[in-house]
Amino acid sequence: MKIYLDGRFVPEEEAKVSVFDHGLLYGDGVFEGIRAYDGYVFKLDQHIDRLYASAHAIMIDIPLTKREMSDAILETLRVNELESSYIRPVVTRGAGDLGIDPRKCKGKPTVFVITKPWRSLFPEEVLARGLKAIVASTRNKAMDSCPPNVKSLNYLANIMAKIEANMVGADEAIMLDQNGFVAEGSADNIFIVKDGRLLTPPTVTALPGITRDTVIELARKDGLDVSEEYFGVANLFVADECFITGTAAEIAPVAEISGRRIGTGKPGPITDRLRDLFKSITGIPETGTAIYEAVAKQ
Ligand code: PXG
Repeated sequence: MKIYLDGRFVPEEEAKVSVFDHGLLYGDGVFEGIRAYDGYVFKLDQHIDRLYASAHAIMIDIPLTKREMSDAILETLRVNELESSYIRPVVTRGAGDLGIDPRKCKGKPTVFVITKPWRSLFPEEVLARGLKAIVASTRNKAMDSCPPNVKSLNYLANIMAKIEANMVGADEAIMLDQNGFVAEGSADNIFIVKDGRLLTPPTVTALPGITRDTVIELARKDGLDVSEEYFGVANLFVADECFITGTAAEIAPVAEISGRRIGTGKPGPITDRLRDLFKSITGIPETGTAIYEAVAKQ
């Protein structure tokens, strides 16, 4: 695989950043996780907007225009001849010294884009039975210190939560916010269905997921009542259905949370319906940017 690194395409083994890079030393940077389906990059503009918003919030000035960033992403896919893939753009504050002072990062921010052919995050059999999740004891990042709605490289809390899930053989960890309300999964947003209504926590204490946005739009178009509101762990346990959403996870049903069966203990009808709707809008020009000219003209 070739990697885009600061304006050049380099082989994977040569794609190296400085040990003084603040992204590595302090998690001082921002990133995105994007998917391309059958030649179309899903919601590329929204991902670019979120990347630049995250960078703005932490005062990193990305040395590329949004257009140049999109082109770098599309070109990375082209040089690697990929049609369906996972894409990871990363921007760090760049190389500084051993102090945290960002003024020491005198060069440009570091920009790289990694792409990998896509392989499903959760195996088919896990999706068919529904995920086993736990409520992690590790709380989500605080909105007044490391805002969870900024997609920064600070993922330690998420990784700690994921370790908790791994230790008990669960597929995913659900994180609470600093007030004890349900926030999101370790790398995904969360929804519950109760009495035919769809509920998801606000994006004050969770990442404004692009899959989350897409699901809200699809559900409303399909006539469902969707509400963004805070709820607690007991609401999770007594939900009729629960699912998580993310670029990697897409829409994944949750069948069990901390030992409690959710609904029937099998993927629910609303989750299944939304999964079908989601599948129908990926890999098409209406929701994606064409990677190759030929695809665009078809
Ligand atoms: N919340 C968090 C904390 C995330 O990291 C989402 C929600 C979903 O957002 P999108 O825009 O993708 O619908 C994410 C997604 C992975 C992985 O391996 C996922 C993410 C980041 C890193 C890895 O699944 N972000």
